[in-house]
Amino acid sequence: MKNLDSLNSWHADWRDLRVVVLGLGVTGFSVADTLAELGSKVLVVAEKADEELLDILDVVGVPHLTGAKASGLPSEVIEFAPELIVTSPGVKPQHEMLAWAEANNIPVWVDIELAWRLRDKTSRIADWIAITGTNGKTTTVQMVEAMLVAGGKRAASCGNIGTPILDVIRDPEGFDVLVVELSSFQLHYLGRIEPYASAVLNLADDHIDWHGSYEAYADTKAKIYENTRVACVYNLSDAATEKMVENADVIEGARAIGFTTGLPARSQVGFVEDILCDRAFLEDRGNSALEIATLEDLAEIGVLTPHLMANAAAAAALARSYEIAPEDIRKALRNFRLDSHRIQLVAEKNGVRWIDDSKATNPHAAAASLNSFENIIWLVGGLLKGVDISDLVERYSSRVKVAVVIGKDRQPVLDALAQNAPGVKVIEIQDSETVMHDAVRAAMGECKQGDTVLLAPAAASMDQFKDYEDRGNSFADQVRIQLERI
Ligand code: UMA
Repeated sequence: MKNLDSLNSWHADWRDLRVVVLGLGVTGFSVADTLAELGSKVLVVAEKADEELLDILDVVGVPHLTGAKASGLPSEVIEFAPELIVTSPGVKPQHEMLAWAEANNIPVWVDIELAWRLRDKTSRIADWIAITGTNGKTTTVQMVEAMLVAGGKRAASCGNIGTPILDVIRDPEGFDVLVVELSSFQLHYLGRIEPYASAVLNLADDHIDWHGSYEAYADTKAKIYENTRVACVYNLSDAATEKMVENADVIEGARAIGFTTGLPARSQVGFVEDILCDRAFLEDRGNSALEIATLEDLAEIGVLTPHLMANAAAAAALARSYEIAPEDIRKALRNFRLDSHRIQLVAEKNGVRWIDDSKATNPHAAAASLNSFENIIWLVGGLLKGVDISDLVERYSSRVKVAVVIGKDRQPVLDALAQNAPGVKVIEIQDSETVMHDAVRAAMGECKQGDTVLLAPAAASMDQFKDYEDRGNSFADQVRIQLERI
């Protein structure tokens, strides 16, 4: 039996450690591959798995259980007697194998914790900047990465953004900084890490079904601030994030830094009229401010929404905590481009704008785009993940002319509209292969000059599409095809 406390380095003796890797998506594969390289004895257990990944595991010599044989607690796992389980983040805590692990004192890690222990593979040991929040994570992570790179650092983004952190840890050259996007799932399973800086961008209902309650979800997000060394960045317009910083056990000397779309006070980053300013990382922060960028610079990025301003302020605060010069931050912002499906203008014809915000997979994200437009024909609905959208519907009903409801289970959305937005015309799109074609056709029948057709579903996509990208691409394709006909 190994003492896991001693396994704190890439160069420690990981040989023959018996590890069950639960799940074989991108995370599970990177974990199995890394541990196999370190000489551990790995057993992969995944209900669903890509044939291609299984083939590679066969080549590397890692045994695996898949399909029905992998469900619940397989007898092979008990016989294997794991000393450690590394789970994929998407696996729910109630999973039978995880409950068994808890009852038998078998530690359960997520890849982030393994990566923290293995971060000394090269002599260039990266600092970590960790970012979470309900919305805007990916944009902010990418902005911070761009700012660090503009400042001459070797930086990489990883984690929930799509690149498993262990892929980055194994880079032969190493990095100065890793900008790590952490989901609430990853944070749930996370043990101790010591980020250089950390941020919770905002907090709103999401993934309640996974975490069990809003409180549990919030407590999980708060873990990101623990043991932060230099700066805990929080959102001044979201009191929950400030409270998390106050309650966090940080490393002596770490500062709380607020970001805002309004006027910044001392130890904050925000906007003085149309200038993004730092009043946190300069000597005379009591009396002066450092100018970072203008709203004109930010408008280069795309539709200038409050949400974008907040992300830029948060990213600037994190980059400034790493001593990146204001002019490098400005350069990075001017050259920054948003990913697809985030409030993306896909077409404009006859005075009607067609906007793809398929990335709005929860009400909070949808609020950011509903707040940015008027006279909206709103494409809404999908997989609600246990979240109630009544408040959202009520708050923005005056901006919405017509709601086009998609999704397999449309009833909660239809009910929310009937109860909270009786003045809004509702068109229900039946579930079928042609759902997006039908939705776009319905929207086209309703829109007039000055309107915005907005795909901001406030729900996940997997009930009718492969993922949010597939949903957004289907929307853009249908808009283009159908606009050509008029
Ligand atoms: N599996 C089981 N049993 C289960 C659940 C899953 O066996 O009960 C298996 C599946 O059969 C499959 C594997 O687990 O083999 C999938 O694992 P996963 O769902 O954890 O997904 P990964 O491919 O490892 O990707 C994960 C993140 N996905 C989730 O957390 C759902 C990716 O975030 C992340 O980019 C990647 O790790 C690298 O860190 C995606 C995401 O949707 C983008 N995140 C959610 C979000 O942003 O809202 C949290």
